[in-house]
Amino acid sequence: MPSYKLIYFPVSALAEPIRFLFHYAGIEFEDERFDRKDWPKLKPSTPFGKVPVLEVDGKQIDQSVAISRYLAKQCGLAGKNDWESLEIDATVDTIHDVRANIAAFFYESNETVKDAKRKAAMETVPFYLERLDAQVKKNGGYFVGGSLTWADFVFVGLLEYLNHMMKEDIVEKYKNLKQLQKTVEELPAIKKWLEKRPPSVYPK
Ligand SMILES: N[C@@H](CCC(=O)N[C@@H](CS)C(=O)NCC(=O)O)C(=O)O
Repeated sequence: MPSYKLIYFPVSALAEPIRFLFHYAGIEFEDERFDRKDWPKLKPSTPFGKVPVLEVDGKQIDQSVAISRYLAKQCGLAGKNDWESLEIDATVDTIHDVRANIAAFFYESNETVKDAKRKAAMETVPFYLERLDAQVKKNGGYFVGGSLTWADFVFVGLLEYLNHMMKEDIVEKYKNLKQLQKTVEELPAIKKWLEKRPPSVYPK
C-alpha cells in the first residue's frame, strides 16, 4: 500500500470528498492541514500553485476531481460500466458548476460586482439543485445507477463549504438531496470521520 499525504488548507471544501474516499476505503493517509500564513511559502512547491495536493509515496499530484476518481476506482465507487462512469463524471462536473457559481460571488471583492454575481447565483443554483434532486429521485436515492458512487461523496463532501458560502443549508428544501446527505453521512466510516474531523477554519 503506498503512503498517502493529503495537503490542504484547514477546511473541508475541495479536500473533503478525497477524505471521505480514504475513510470509506479504509486507506490510511496523512491529513496535513497547513496554516494559511504558510501558503505563500508552500504555493511554489506545488505542481500548479493550487491545493489540494496528494503525495503518493512522495510523488505530488493535484486536481481534486482527478484524485477522487483515482481513489474511487480503487474502492469500487467509479460505476459498474463505462456509461455509469460517464454519468458520474458529468454529475461531478455539474456539482462543480454549482460550486463555481457560488464561489464567483463569495470571493468577489468589488461590492457592486458581488451583488450582481450573487443575484445571478440565486437564480442559477436553484435551477441546478432542482435537477440534481430529480436525478437522485430517479436513481433510487443516489446520483447514478441506484447505488453509492464517488459523485455522492463529492456532493455531500462539498456541502459544508457550499453552505458556508451561501450562509444557509442549500439542500434544506430538496427532499432527495437531503436524504442523500443523510445516507452518506450515516455510512459507518463517514459517520466516524464526521464525529472526529477537525472543524473547518475559514478565513475571516
Ligand atoms: N480544480 C482544482 C482547483 C484548486 C483550487 O482552486 N484550490 C484553491 C483552494 S480551494 C487554491 O489552491 N487557492 C489558493 C491559490 O490559488 O493561491 C481542484 O479541484 O483541485
